[in-house]
Amino acid sequence: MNRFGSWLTATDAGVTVREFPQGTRTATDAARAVGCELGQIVKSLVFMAGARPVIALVSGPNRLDEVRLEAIAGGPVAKADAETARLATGYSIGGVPPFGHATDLPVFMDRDLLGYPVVWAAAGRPDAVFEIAPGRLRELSNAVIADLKAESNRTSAPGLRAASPASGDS
Ligand code: 5CA
Repeated sequence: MNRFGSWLTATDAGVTVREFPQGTRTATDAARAVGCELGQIVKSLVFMAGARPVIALVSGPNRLDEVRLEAIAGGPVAKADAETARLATGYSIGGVPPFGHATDLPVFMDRDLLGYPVVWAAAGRPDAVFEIAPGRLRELSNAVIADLKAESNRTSAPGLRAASPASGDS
């Protein structure tokens, strides 16, 4: 059994892992495979806060505001590289779950995830996810709820928005 399966068994988490041969590597892939809203997909993002790796659980379409994470996790904050993420969590990018990590990592959870009856998160592999109520996700990950999402597109190039006024994807 893999690390995540072992953790679920040891914790008696009552979580059922579902495999999707078509892949769930990205939030978009996972939403398509599951047939849920993108907002119901939990991205488990590994950041360095100073010298310490932390996990941010972020709703699918949301972009994490690093300044906000810095304020609660202690900064400076930067996205971990793939190898650092793997060593800290025990999983490769695309399959990092929200709990059951190789090391004890502080977890911060996007408040938007509480707005859904259930959400879906990676189960240790890029082709497996599991369904969970957000309150239970918070408990099992021992997460601190936080306002983590960037509220605007202020870091994107204004010209790109002006170039596609009818894209309708807001
Ligand atoms: N299985 C899906 C849905 S649950 C999943 O794991 N999504 S995810 O968002 O949590 O993981 C992909 C994220 O990993 C990307 O959003 C990106 O932030 C990050 N990532 C992708 N490539 C790299 C890389 N080379 N180094 C560091 N982070 C990366």
